[in-house]
Amino acid sequence: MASMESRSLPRAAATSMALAIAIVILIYTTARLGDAASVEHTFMVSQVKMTHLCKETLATVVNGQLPGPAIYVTEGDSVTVHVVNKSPHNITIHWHGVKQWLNCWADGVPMITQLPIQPNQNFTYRFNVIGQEGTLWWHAHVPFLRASLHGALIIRPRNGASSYPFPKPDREVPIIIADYWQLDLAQAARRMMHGFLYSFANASTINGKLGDIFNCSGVPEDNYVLDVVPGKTYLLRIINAALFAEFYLKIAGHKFTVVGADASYVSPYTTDVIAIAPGETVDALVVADAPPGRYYMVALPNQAPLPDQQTPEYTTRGIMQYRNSHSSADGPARLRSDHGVEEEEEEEDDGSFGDVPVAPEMPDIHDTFTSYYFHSNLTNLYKTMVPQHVDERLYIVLSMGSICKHGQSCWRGGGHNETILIATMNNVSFQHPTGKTPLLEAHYNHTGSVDVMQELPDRPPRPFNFTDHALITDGPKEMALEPSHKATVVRRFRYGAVVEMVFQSTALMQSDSNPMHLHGHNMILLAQGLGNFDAAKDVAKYNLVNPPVRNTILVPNLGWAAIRFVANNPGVWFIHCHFEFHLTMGMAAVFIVEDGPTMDTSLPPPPANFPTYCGHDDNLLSDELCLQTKKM
Ligand SMILES: *[C@@H]1O[C@H](CO)[C@@H](O)[C@H](O)[C@H]1NC(C)=O
Ligand SMILES: *[C@@H]1O[C@H](CO)[C@@H](O)[C@H](O)[C@H]1NC(C)=O
Ligand SMILES: *[C@@H]1O[C@H](CO)[C@@H](O)[C@H](O)[C@H]1NC(C)=O
Ligand SMILES: *[C@@H]1O[C@H](CO)[C@@H](O)[C@H](O)[C@H]1NC(C)=O
Ligand SMILES: *[C@@H]1O[C@H](CO)[C@@H](O)[C@H](O)[C@H]1NC(C)=O
Ligand SMILES: *[C@@H]1O[C@H](CO)[C@@H](O)[C@H](O)[C@H]1NC(C)=O
Ligand SMILES: *[C@@H]1O[C@H](CO)[C@@H](O)[C@H](O)[C@H]1NC(C)=O
Ligand SMILES: *[C@@H]1O[C@H](CO)[C@@H](O)[C@H](O)[C@H]1NC(C)=O
Ligand SMILES: CC(=O)N[C@H]1CO[C@H](CO)[C@@H](O)[C@@H]1O
Ligand SMILES: [Cu+2]
Repeated sequence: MASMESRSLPRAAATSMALAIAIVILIYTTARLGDAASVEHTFMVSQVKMTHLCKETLATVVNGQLPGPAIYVTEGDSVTVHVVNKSPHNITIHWHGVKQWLNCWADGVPMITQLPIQPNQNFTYRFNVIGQEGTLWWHAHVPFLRASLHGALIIRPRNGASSYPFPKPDREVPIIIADYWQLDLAQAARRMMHGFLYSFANASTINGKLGDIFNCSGVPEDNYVLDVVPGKTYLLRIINAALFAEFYLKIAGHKFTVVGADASYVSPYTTDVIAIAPGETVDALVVADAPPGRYYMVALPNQAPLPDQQTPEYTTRGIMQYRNSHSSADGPARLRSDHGVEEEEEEEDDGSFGDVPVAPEMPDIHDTFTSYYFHSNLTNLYKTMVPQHVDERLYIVLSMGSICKHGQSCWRGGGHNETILIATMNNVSFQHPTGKTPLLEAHYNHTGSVDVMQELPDRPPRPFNFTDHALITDGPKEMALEPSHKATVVRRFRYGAVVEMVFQSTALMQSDSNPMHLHGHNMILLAQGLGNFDAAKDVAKYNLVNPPVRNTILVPNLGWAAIRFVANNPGVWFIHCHFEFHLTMGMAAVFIVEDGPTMDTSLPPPPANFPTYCGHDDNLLSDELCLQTKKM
């Protein structure tokens, strides 16, 4: 029996949470223009104490909640979020998947689009949500802190739930898969950036609950419980907010019908397992059509097969529970496993199993094909507008590499202590800008270093057999390919350019998949495959009819993915892997989209009160004084 008492927050934290919720101002007013409304939130970022696994931890959260508050909007609405930073960390908030059309200023990437919001500072984000419906999310865009600073951003159709292109659900439920950390996240990020080995989470969560696989001195942690009514349909809005792992999600005895991904509708796809990588979202319908009972909802992290280094990752589970089926006495006999009718017969009279929820049979932890097939099976619900003429072609190789701690030369085989492991795109590891002027501001003003930055190579400088299994482990082949370097690389695109990009995962020191996320634009996923991309035969596989439209493309383990996007949103946009350790180690770059010929194809000036850098790099004003002089 799970304990009935909530142990997730101690009393003090719970009180501060209640206070925090009370100060969330949610104004929902109908504006004069059309049906568009304005949605306003205040995000109070602070540290609260949380107790799990017998240990009290300070977690940095929004409004005392983990996950943070969900933002509900109707397509066409404008959103205002006042961020009040009462935490000791520099932060920004990124609105993951929101196109931010002509509004790069609100994209929320520190030193790329804005100065970080420092402790005791405020910042207001304003943006419109136009032409997108479904599930997106928001998260902090500073290393590791998004583990506890995230929440759903749900966009409903302007004409109401009856205009969904699928049967109207009876209820909509965000399902956020994440991980729970006891280590100080900012410290864990610093350790990784300085080349110390990985830090790991302590548990996985569904909607903030660790679930009964975890315990404190034998007392199980609370499960997330989804109460359902027989016959009703539930729209699960699933988000993977975890730092490190792709998850398989199953509910015993039930099937999903996937209807959306990354706030874009897909052709209904029925499956008993959902594969979701960090940064991705999946909308799926579940009908409560099983014999009334209790069913585990299990999220299992997968990882690349051996000989890859295996990282500690955790399965978590919640419960889908039919109303009035809490006790075993009145419920009909239920399945103990969802994979065979025979077992139902065997155990049908065994009432003693009544309180144990049915568990689904999960894929193997090293099974990466289930994810590959899941992602390959999604197509756009509508005919996709695929631009046929391509202006620019990029071939981006996603890899690992190393640099030497003390300059000169070094080799990893010599004890690993002289090298820093980095992650690369075309053999460059992104050096996050450290100057005082964010790149967007420098780009807008035509000042500073952004105009002279190193260019991201369009293709790997020295091609090799990217998916050669021999590269996974140390050896002469691997060591010859390992040396790399760091730079703040940018790639410029003319306004309106049609860009085709092939992402290639590699076997160098790992065989991970890579969820690649592009800010400010959606990508059309033309095709994906295993092994090395071969234009001569793979271009023929492109789906030019109904390919899915994503903001995050999961590039398969030891495989590739081909995409197109139209560079029609002027600004400075981050592109990066959404595995936090790859991002922190530099698997990232900056895309600069130039202004078009007219006002409405050009990036407008920064919004009023946008904090800008107030002088030259030798300016001695403190940041505080600087901001006061500017007076927000
Ligand atoms: C926070 O941001 C300010 C301004 O960019 C910077 O000077 C400071 O070093 C940052 N602090 C941390 C802990 O990164
Ligand atoms: C930040 O916002 C809070 C709450 O709205 C307000 O009390 C505080 O004065 C603001 N601080 C600054 C520096 O503007
Ligand atoms: C949490 O994880 C850290 C890092 O892996 C580890 O040092 C610590 O012992 C873990 N705590 C528990 C309660 O397992
Ligand atoms: C769709 O998934 C099934 C297995 O579930 C697989 O056999 C099939 O090849 C997949 N389709 C594509 C296009 O990958
Ligand atoms: C690095 O490792 C080598 C071999 O294990 C050892 O001899 C050397 O002292 C180490 N260097 C440092 C700086 O720790
Ligand atoms: C590349 O490596 C793969 C996997 O090890 C191997 O099957 C393939 O033959 C290699 N290709 C070439 C051109 O050497
Ligand atoms: C990667 O870059 C490093 C440093 O610039 C260079 O020495 C190395 O040859 C490059 N490797 C490949 C595979 O391109
Ligand atoms: C960029 O332009 C804005 C507005 O003119 C100005 O306030 C700011 O100081 C400029 N920034 C730099 C780095 O020149
Ligand atoms: C954190 C904690 O108390 N974990 C315990 C969960 O239960 C197992 C088995 O009963 C113990 O070994 C763990 O210490
Ligand atoms: Cu990656």
